[in-house]
Amino acid sequence: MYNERAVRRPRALHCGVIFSIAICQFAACALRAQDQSGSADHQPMNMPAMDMPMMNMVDMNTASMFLMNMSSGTASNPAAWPMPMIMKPFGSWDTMFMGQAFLVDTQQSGPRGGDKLYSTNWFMVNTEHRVGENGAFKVNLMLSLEPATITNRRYPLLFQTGETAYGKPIVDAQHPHDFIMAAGFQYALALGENTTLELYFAPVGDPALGPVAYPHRASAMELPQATLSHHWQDSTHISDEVATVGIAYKKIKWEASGFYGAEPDEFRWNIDTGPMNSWSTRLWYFPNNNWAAQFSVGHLTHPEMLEAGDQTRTTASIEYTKPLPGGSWSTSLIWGGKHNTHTKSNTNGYTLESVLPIHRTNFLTGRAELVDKDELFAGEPEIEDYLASNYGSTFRIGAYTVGYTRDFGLFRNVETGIGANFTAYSLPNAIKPYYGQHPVSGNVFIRIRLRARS
Ligand SMILES: [Cu+2]
Repeated sequence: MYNERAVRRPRALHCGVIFSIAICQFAACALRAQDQSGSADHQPMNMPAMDMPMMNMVDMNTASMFLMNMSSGTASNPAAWPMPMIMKPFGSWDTMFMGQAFLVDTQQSGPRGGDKLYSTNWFMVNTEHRVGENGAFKVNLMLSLEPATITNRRYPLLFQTGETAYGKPIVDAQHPHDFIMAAGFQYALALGENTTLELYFAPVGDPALGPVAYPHRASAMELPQATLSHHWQDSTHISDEVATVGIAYKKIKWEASGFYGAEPDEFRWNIDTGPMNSWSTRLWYFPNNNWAAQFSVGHLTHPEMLEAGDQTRTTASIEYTKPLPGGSWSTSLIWGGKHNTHTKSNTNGYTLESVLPIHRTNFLTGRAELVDKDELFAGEPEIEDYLASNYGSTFRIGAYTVGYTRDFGLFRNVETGIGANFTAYSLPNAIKPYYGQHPVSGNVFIRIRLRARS
């Protein structure tokens, strides 16, 4: 019942990878050309908290700054994070380009491990304009070429679950992101010195649920692979028909969203649509520029195509960023809980991850996760039934990753790095016959990222 046309095109991967590298290169070159054409009439702004290339911005007010600090939807990394971007004014619009791409070779051990060459990537354009004295308006577009650069609708990721490929649940693999990861509009209005109103509408976007999703999270910048807790913590970052209203007062921000609760289907090139049948609410606390903490709850109406029931998702997270020469030391601690209204089951995912820059060109990174997996045998009813009647249906998996990236200053506005990471797992004895005693996985990758050179 599914579309087989896009299947098994060996060239698609190479073309996609080259295309994504080309896009980043092209954007950087175009911007550099503009840089050199000079734009001396732009006034520098006084924005102490953010270490960003501010000199190129046109006409910003408090509301503009408020919008600019958001990474995905209305979610923010700590304000002190020097968000990698290239900033250019186009007329009276301040425009930001962000993007990164990984070319990854994965090798995994054990009977269920896989090997693959693929690319994870995204590219984002935000353009902002002030509206009157105290308001600002932003248009956001984010694209990913993963539907082409991840062939066969998945890449190997041991113990990963969530979404579908060829009509079956994806197990031990991660789905690609949609081509249109986000397309939305934001408006912010400073109501007073300490109070800002935010409105967000996105046919495709990120509702107020969870921390900043891993592809955009400061602490996850040197890890190409998804978190195993993605579908417990931040998988709603690509949702449809999203509307959010929020109010920020001093160090606190409260938000509420309505959205279509179904996960993206496996056809990644199109835009999915559906009724606004789910809701979420999120409370942020920003003690200072180095910290961002959130607590959020959402009700998702029938999110999983092949599984009955609705979900209540609860998440809490703390992110810390300390700017250092050449980057920032960023760490996140995240919890996500999932309650299924049909099975009445409660499962949890915990993530601790960090990235530390050393002497500008070296990055040490790590991620530790504990997550309760209940879909590992979703496509194998005999094994699933056997395990369920002897051991239960939920298995707590531990995943422990260490990684390193070395940056090479090849291009002016593109950070180019080569890296590797290694993951070891802990798993219950009951499932060792299927995964092996000590499954491991490794990635070797090239990473490119847009960033204005400071
Ligand atoms: Cu995702």
